[in-house]
Formats: sequence, structure tokens, C-alpha cells
Amino acid sequence: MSLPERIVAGDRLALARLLTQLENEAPEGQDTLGALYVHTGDSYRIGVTGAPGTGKSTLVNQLARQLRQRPFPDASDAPRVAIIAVDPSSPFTGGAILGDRIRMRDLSGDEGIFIRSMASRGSLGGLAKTTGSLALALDAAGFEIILIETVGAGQAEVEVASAAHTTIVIDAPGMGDEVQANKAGILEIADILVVNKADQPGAENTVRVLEMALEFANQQERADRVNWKPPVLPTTATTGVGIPGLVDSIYAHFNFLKDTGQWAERERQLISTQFYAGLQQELFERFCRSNADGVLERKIDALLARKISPREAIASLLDARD
Ligand SMILES: Nc1nc2c(ncn2[C@@H]2O[C@H](COP(=O)(O)OP(=O)(O)O)[C@@H](O)[C@H]2O)c(=O)[nH]1
Ligand SMILES: [Mg+2]
Repeated sequence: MSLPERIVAGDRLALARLLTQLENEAPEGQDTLGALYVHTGDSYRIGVTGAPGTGKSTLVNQLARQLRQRPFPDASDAPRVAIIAVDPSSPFTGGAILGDRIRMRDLSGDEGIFIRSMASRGSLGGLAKTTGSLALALDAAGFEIILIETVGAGQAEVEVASAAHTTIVIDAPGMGDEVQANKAGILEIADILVVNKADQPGAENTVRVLEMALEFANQQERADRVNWKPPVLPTTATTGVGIPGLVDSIYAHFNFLKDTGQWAERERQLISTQFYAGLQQELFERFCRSNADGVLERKIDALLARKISPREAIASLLDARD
């Protein structure tokens, strides 16, 4: 069997090999992904984002376990669940990847759960692209649900998270509350808000603060999503308290997206974004290859010397007059 055939048939080793190729940006990885594309489009992607230490990994672990315990809407079986943990070796959590691997180990006995940790090397834009490729591979491999854990610290992470059908934003008491959430524009992308560490002092206050911030954000920017009111749910990921309620909300949001046609809209938006980004990159690379060495550098020299304007430089390159 070929690598794509083995992946579709559920061969975990073949899948792991492809994921490594994609992570290393090996060209054969993209070839395999191309052959698998026809088998994608069936997965429900859930982004989980929030500041380091809020309990994302612990919660994702619990969530996967509990998602495995009930049938997916309109299905008779529990979904197969894949986890992509995009965990930077951040100065706050140094060694978080190892920590995650250890914490998630107890899940690995379940054939219906697949876990992949990804160190965030390189640019964050590249990270978003790699995450998208990994998600496609897992989709083709038949995982009905893909949980994507990212650290919500800036715009790029927000982008990773918003490449999902449902975005869960996690906060915890004592993290600086809504200031942090607002900073990354994270409230606007949240479909579900979670206040984890509900066993810790101050959790109720954090819930209240977020509810108020949401109320405000709702009036300001969320006119397009009037039909869905993001809930604020307290959880204790370490014990599992509150996780069944979170699963209820996730499935409610899934049904909402399907019933209102927003699912199809999000799919189209996602595919267009990826398509345009790929097209842009490919056109640029081809253009650079088709121009003799030094042409672009000479344009920059001319710009530096103010002999031409940037607009003229671009026009002359595109018209192939030099
Ligand atoms: N008290 C308490 N601690 C928690 C809870 N959830 C996670 N933690 C702890 O918080 C720390 C950070 O958790 P982790 O899942 O690695 O957070 P992440 O950086 O957001 O992925 C770990 O020591 C967890 O055991 C919770 O609900 N309550
Ligand atoms: Mg983590």
C-alpha cells in the first residue's frame, strides 16, 4: 500500500511519518497531503487557546477523554479525537512539551485518541500553515474531532485558533483577567469561554469579569453573531469538574453552526484563506525564480538612490522591462 492509502486505512505509524514530514516542511509531505485532499473535509476542528499556565493541556486531555464517552451529534459512535498541541518552549513554562507528553500519556492507551505535540520553531505565520497541514492529515486519517491547543499571546496564535470551527478561550483566576483576553482581541474570536482552576480563589470573580467584557464586546463587534451567545463556563481540569458541561456547549455550538449555515461559511472562508496564501507564496517564488540573479537587488539599489519610486520599480519588474 502507498503512504496515502495506509493513512486512510488508519495506519498510525504512516500517519506519524507524514506528520513529521509536514512539520519539517519536506516536499514529499505536501505531495502526500495532495493525494489525501479528496479524503478531507469531514473533521470538526476545535481551537483551545489562552495564556500559558491557564491549564489548556490539562483541559484538552480531559476533554478528549470525555468526548470519547459519548456519541457525536447524529452519530451512533463516539468520535475519534486527535490533539495537536502547539506548545512553544516558552520561558514561562520551560519544558512544557515534555510536561504535556507526560500528562497526556494516560490517554495513549485509547486507540481513538491521537496526540501530537509540536514545538513552535520558526515564524508564527509558518506555524499557522504547518498546523493547518497537520489538521488536514488528521482529517484524512479519519479523526472526527481535532483539538488544537495554542498559546494565546498574539495575533498569529489567534489566527491558528480561528482556523477552527469552534474556538474555546481559556482564562484562570489571577491571570490578569479581561485585560489579557482583550489584548489579543481574543474575546471576539471566542465561541466558548472557560474559566479553569475554578477550585482556586477568585474564579467566580473572573467569570463575572469575563461575562461583563463579553457583554460589552457583543454590543461593539459581534453583531454578525447575534444568534450565538458565548457561555462562560467554570471548570477544574485537574479533576474533570465542569468538563461534561463544556462538552454540552461544544456540541451545542456544533449544532448551531450546522443549523444556521455558518459551518459552510467558515469552511469556505478557511479554504479561501489557505488558497490565497498558497497562491501568493507560489506566485512570488516563481517570479523570483524567473528573474535573473541580482535584478531584485539592483531595484533595491535604485530605490536607495531614489532613482525610481517603489511603484515604478514594481511596474518595471512586472512589465519585464529592465
Ligand atoms: N488548581 C488547579 N490547577 C490546575 C487546573 N488545571 C491545570 N492546573 C495546573 O496548572 C498547571 C498548568 O497546566 P497546563 O495544563 O500545563 O497549562 P497550559 O500551559 O495552559 O497548557 C499544571 O500544574 C496543572 O496541573 C485546575 O483546574 N485547578
Ligand atoms: Mg500546554
